[in-house]
Amino acid sequence: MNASAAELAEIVAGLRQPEKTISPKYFYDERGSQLFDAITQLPEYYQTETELGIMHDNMAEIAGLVGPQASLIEFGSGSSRKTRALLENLQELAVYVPVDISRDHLHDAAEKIRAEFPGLEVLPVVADFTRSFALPSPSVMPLRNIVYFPGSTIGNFSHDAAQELLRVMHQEAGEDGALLIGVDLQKDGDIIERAYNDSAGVTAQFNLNMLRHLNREFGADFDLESYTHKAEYNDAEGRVEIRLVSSRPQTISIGGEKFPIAEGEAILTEYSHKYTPEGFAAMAEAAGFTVTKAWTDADQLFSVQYCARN
Ligand code: AVJ
Repeated sequence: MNASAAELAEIVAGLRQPEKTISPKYFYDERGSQLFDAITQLPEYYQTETELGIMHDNMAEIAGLVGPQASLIEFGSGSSRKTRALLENLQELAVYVPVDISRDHLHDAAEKIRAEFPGLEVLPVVADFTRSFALPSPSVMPLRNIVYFPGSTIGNFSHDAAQELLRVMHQEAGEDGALLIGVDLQKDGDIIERAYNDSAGVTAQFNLNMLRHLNREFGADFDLESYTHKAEYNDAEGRVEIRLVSSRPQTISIGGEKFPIAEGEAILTEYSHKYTPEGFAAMAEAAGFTVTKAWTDADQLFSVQYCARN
């Protein structure tokens, strides 16, 4: 089954669920990536600037823990300012390996990094990083592998899937390897909800754009006018739950199937889990990592964590 047939089957399977669900990965078409970039610059979306600030304030210690001649394996395409901050400060980095499922986005980002860091070997890998994948062989053998996962994207995964992903990271880090990860922290629910309900409505557009993506790429017939954005913090689960709510009874057609959806019925599009330091340390431990250092900002909004392999 080719990629898009597999994706169509996954989307249809999600719409068959008791609570209709579509994976957050379908946020990220070209427009979705642009909208996410806009989200990272919103005053309410504290995560990106806070993470950058933590890295900036602790870069010497981070670079010291990573050491010279390491390989940096980024789970994701590496288009962020955070990646550049690391590439500018790590000592004699042997190679940079961005890993992403979207080939074009990955190669575009890799080209940009090559242009900005001419002396750096950049070896992109097109792969689904939720499963183990083969690492490329760089011309300079790295002394150790550092897996890098910024932005608290770990929060998009259910607890079990996040645990599984950390195990893949443990495997890819290899002997003497480590993980450098961005982890959004649990805090006052109002601060979190504001980050996903910004006054400019960019997150709402980002959420709705998923339907435009499915219409264009998978032949669906979502009527974007009759869905509204909803983002709530579920304190008991320690996560933000993002949905698209149908404002009238209607039918969704996709993949030759029809799905009736009632007025007020919702489609779940994303979970964004928030962690306590202890909660994340326990997940890391269960995957074979020990949190060596967790840097946070003064308001304990966000953390960057360095996890050594046991
Ligand atoms: C990129 C997954 C970390 O969950 O905060 C931003 C995505 N969703 N606004 C997050 C997102 C809504 C973001 N991550």
